[in-house]
Amino acid sequence: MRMTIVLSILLVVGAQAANHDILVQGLSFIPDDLTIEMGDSVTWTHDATSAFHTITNGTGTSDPEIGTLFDESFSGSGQTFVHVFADPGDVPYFCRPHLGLGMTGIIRVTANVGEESGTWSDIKGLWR
Ligand SMILES: [Cu+2]
Repeated sequence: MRMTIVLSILLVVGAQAANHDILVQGLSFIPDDLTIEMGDSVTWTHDATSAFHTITNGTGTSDPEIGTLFDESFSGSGQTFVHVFADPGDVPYFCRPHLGLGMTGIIRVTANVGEESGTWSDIKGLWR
């Protein structure tokens, strides 16, 4: 019985943070519109055939928020960049050299507070 409870807790906690993959290919982020949960991470992977890119948060070079969360440069194939999204909200991003060519994306981070408190009540309920 105790083993079952411990396993359940591990499964619940393990399910809370997920990673999502985005491929940087040509002049595109694939997918370019991604919805994730708060606490999740995103891994961008540079395709072997694409040119020099950046992954820069903001809507463009006139955005005062530019680069405040991340501003990563890619120079070689297969390179990866990981960012954990700790706060809810929309996070637009773009590639500095290819912004004019429409190389943009957005990460929509949803709050998972309700789900989390439900989860913790479930866990506490197991020990009553
Ligand atoms: Cu680019």
